[in-house]
Amino acid sequence: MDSNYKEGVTTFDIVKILRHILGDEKFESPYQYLAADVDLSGSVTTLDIIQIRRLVLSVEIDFRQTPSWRFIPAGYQFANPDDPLKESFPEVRSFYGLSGKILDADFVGIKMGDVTGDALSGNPGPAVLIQSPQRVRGTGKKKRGTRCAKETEPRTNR
Ligand SMILES: [Ca+2]
Ligand SMILES: [Ca+2]
Repeated sequence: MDSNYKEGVTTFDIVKILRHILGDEKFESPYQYLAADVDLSGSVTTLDIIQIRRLVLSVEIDFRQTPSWRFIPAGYQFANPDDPLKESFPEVRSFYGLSGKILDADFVGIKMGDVTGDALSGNPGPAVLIQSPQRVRGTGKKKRGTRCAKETEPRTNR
């Protein structure tokens, strides 16, 4: 799942991020901020654009600081959706080698660099919701996975 960094990442994403930086057209979703911050600096800047452009131009085959996808719990509410990079949000890690089974939790997958959300064709947003078949509804808690990736390790940006 970490193989194709370029999937869904085009010059159109660069244009969208540039417009956001310039204030012409702000991001609408906190996931767009996450997708745009490919150097994990905690802010969306021209440095992110430089990395994305190098990827689009095939100068680089990946992003240096991040895997091609990031995952956060689906139910997570950003304290400030207009500035999500400033907070420590839970992040699901260790998704390398994912073989198609995701148990006990729902995640939002964010394709890094793809702020327009076309990494998965037909997906309307910049992020894809991955739902567990064993989702526990209404109890307010989820079974802790012993068979899947370690989850919700708080991460600190910056
Ligand atoms: Ca950044
Ligand atoms: Ca895109």
